[in-house]
Amino acid sequence: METNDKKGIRRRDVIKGAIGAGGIAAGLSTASNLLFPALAQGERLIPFTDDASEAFSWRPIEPNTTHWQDTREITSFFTGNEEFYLVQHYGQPEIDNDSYRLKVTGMVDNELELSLNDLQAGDVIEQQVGFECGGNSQRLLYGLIGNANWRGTTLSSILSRAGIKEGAKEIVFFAEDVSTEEIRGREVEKAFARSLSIDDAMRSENMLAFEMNGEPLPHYHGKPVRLLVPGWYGVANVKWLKQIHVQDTRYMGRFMGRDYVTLKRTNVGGIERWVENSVTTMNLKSAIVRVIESGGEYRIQGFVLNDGTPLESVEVKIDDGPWQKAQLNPRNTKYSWKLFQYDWANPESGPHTIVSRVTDVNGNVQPTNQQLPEKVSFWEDFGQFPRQVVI
Ligand SMILES: Nc1nc2c(c(=O)[nH]1)N[C@H]1C(S)=C(S)[C@@H](COP(=O)(O)O)O[C@H]1N2
Ligand SMILES: [Mo]
Repeated sequence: METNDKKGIRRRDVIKGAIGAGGIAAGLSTASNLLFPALAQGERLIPFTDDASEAFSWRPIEPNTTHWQDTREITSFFTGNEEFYLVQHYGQPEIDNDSYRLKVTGMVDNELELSLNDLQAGDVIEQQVGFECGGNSQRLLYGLIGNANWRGTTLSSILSRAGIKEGAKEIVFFAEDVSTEEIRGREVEKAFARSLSIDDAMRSENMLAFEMNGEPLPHYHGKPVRLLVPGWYGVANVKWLKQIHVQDTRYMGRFMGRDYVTLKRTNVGGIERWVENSVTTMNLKSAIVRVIESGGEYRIQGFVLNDGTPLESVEVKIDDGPWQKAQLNPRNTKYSWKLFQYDWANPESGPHTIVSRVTDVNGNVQPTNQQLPEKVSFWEDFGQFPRQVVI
């Protein structure tokens, strides 16, 4: 038996179960079927008739390109390594496993240089983590998304081994991929990098992942090692990780200070202001991804992503009807995506608008698009996503 602790972390000494379990095909009448199965015989995908679906296009997976999922086609709890969305701003560098060394530098008692073997011999955990790009959008049917089972060493164990010096404030994660950036007319070479405060970095769930769904990390997902910050938007999960640097000043690189920066109008202590924030923890979001029919029975399925706060409910609304509770998949864990479904009894034939919303135990409710703060940037698109279908 595999067991998860409260955080959904599976320790190495626990017997490993099968991962990436595919769906078990079963008819809609099987009430216990809470997985997202591949369509079983006789099941039919009801096409969405909204503009978003009509405008949607999917691109084949090609080297160095961004790739997203067709969320209507999600068929398993874990996303295959090939299907899992891809974003990289500076291409996909190849790193040789044998000569790979992760450097830990700066305000530490012991600077470290760790091989892949060193990392694999450390404090290893397995964890289910789903995430999305901070730039995910309804235009892509929220396809910049994925959920996987990751294996790696805890970041806190590496930082403890290095020993963080008094006065240190921030930890910068530099990657191998580099690009030239023009800043004020000057071309400079810069590596992809993100940073975390010491407190954020020391969370026990942060990991340096070297396996994804039971396979060595594929090169396009950051081989050999990437940072994973569960509950945060994808941009925090630095791929092709080369150096961890501890410093006493804030790191203001492109992906902290200029890109992945949300500019919104919000209330700051009673005063309306336009303010920027770096994209960090995932906002509470749900979305319907598909409607299926079998033998005249209809089922609505969707996903939730958030920062790991337990959920109170996911609800579905049909046309002007009341919000009705959806069922959450019992396989969901703290940082996985959370799949849900709603059995739609006796829908009337004709066009319908269907929408979902999620509420967490702290009382946060997923807003409508109209309730979202006014934004200039497109980052952090988490409003309710109404969909249209014709029954
Ligand atoms: N080294 C590096 N890491 C990176 C990026 C990058 O461009 N370079 N992109 C980030 C962004 S914006 C996202 S959304 C995630 C995507 O991870 P994935 O491609 O494995 O899904 O990687 C993050 N890590
Ligand atoms: Mo991203």
